[in-house]
Amino acid sequence: MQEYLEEHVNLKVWDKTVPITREQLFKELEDVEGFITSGVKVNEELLRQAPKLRVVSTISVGYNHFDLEAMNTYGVIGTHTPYVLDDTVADLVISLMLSAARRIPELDAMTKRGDWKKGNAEQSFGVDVHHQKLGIIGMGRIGEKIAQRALFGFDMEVSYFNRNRKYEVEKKLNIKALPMDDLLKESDFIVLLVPLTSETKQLIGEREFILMKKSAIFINASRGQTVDEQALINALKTNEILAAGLDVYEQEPIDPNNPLLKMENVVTLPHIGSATLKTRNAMAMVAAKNIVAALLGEGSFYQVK
Ligand code: 8YV
Repeated sequence: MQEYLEEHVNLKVWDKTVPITREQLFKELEDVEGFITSGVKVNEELLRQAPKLRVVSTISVGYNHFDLEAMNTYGVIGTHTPYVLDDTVADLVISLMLSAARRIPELDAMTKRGDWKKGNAEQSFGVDVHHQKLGIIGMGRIGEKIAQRALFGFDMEVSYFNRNRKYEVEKKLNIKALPMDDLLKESDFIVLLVPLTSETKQLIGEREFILMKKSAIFINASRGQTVDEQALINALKTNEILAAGLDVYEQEPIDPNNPLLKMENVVTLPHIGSATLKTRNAMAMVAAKNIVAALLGEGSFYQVK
């Protein structure tokens, strides 16, 4: 990525091990036309400090850290990295489903503690994934990859909810669209994969957890703010749902005192959906190509809308 960028633009890199402070960043942005990041909030405050800025390229598919209205006002283009991470994130979602259903982290810890005793096999029972009902909220590119794995790998029955019907995907995969409440009521596994927008903020809250089966397993691999986290904690505590698999949280990194970290029926990961070396390198390369194409006005790039 760095080599490619150096070939095409004058580059400066923050390569210190400590994260850059907002003040230091503003200073560095004073004279740049393009900026590559993976989570820095790009808002009015930042744009004011960067009079020459024309393009911000994020090394992520999600771009909820972009204030698009402000970027529009300042004439700054935003780009992101779709497609290259779809399979990797879908793999992780399936791992969360399996881990929560078969209690993999909990039982791994038990075995390593030396607590595997004869005669307590029933205490290690989990629930099946195969032949169960999967409901996917947000049928985008990654949702489709998850549906494929669930259908062809685990013989699951897959339904989805999406703001707009995806007729082609329905036909291709033989999956059905359901109204959100029906999906919540009927599914054994519920996977949330919507981008974070003002419409999807706290999309899943107390009411939605009550609609779910008591045996439901809830997976969030989108953004923490799409869920009312306190409602999720309550639903898990009061057995309103069986378990959860989480890659994202309201606050990241998660507060060490967050009750979710103490619950055995919750699998917690540190936002690693796309985190394989190959995929992260591919995302970085797409981000580099995006910024070069947008800055030089040559070739295509993935602009966010
Ligand atoms: C990012 C992600 O890599 O692409 C996204 O939207 O959530 C991850 O793949 C992560 O946000 C770190 O930038």
